[in-house]
Amino acid sequence: MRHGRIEIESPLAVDSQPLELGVIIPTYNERVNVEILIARLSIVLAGISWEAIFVDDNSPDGTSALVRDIARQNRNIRIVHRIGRRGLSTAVVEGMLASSAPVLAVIDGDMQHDEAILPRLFSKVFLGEADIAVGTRYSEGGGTGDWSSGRLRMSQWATKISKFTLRADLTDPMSGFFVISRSVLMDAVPKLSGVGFKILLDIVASLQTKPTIAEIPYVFRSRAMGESKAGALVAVEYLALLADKTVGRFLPVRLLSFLAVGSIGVGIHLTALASALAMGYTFLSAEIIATMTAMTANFTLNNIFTYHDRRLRGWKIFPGLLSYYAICGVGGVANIGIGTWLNGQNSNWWVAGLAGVIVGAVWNFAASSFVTWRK
Ligand SMILES: Nc1nc2c(ncn2[C@@H]2O[C@H](COP(=O)(O)OP(=O)(O)OP(=O)(O)O)[C@@H](O)[C@H]2O)c(=O)[nH]1
Ligand SMILES: [Mg+2]
Repeated sequence: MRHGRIEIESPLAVDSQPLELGVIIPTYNERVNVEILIARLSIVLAGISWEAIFVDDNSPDGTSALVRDIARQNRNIRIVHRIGRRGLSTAVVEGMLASSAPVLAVIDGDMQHDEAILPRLFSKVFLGEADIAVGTRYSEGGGTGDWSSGRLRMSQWATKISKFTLRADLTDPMSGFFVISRSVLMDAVPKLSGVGFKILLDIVASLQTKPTIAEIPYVFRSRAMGESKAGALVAVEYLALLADKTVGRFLPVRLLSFLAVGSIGVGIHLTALASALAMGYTFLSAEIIATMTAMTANFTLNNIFTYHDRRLRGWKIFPGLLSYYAICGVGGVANIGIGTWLNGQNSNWWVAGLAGVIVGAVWNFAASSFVTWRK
């Protein structure tokens, strides 16, 4: 570019080897695995112009500091360091959006995915043979390593219900090891749920047009170092993802979860009422005991499931519980008020009762989102 008499190099100058592949590696406490993974990637990706982006949620073991040290020496390595956030799916999406590569790969940071098949997954997408290439454990030549029969059954069951609800054409929709073209990713991004661990399923279910998929089998390795983060919550988040991708178009999943907890609360209320009456309490006292028991149980369940991402812990549980009692108290008054008013307008008793319940429940949901579990 010419500026007066000074010749400067164009900022748009073409690199001799443009970036071809961005490898996204979500990590939480994987410090012990970082160096070995980078070493293996460097070997298998020789000949490809690649970068690896670690997306670390401020792991207490210092994973991000180690990656940053390596990244200073090795320009293939980058870090996205997130503070105050958790979540595998959102980490992967943010890593993908931080890369400019035309083809993106996702691989776990714990050495359980066999990086040796990565070049084959890459070339399927790079050469336009597939929109998404998936490392699969459930086709000929693949395997789940030394999984317990319980975990295997759980994974197979989860795979079945995903096929049933989302009609996803994948042998291993739970896989966290895949390669995708940038353009297909960008089509899916605005519709992603971003809930939980199953980003591939989220992407495929968010696409308007069916992607072409290639599958390459591999054997899932057992975890040699570091600890698993997969727990019971992963199963809950998985169901939340399926709900969001099916009925979520009509009703927010958080509201559905709140209503499900509310229905369990009805059962708890009636059981506590029956027990208190059997113990000889007057109806009024038994009703108070049952109401307090049901509200406390609902608070606990909502805290664990409905608001797991904003879960109150330690001393914060007590003011949270008190605000929840107060909100439900107002909800109860609204429920009775609306029901009685509608009944006075000559509407059916059950219409009046149901309208009261709906107004009370929606109030409880909205107010507790803003007060008890405010962001
Ligand atoms: N950034 C980020 N990464 C995460 C989070 N949870 C898990 N990971 C990473 O995601 C990858 C998969 O998590 P794992 O705990 O290995 O889950 P898994 O492979 O299904 O379970 P195991 O077979 O028991 O290891 C690993 O690289 C984790 O470090 C998270 O909240 N944030
Ligand atoms: Mg793992």
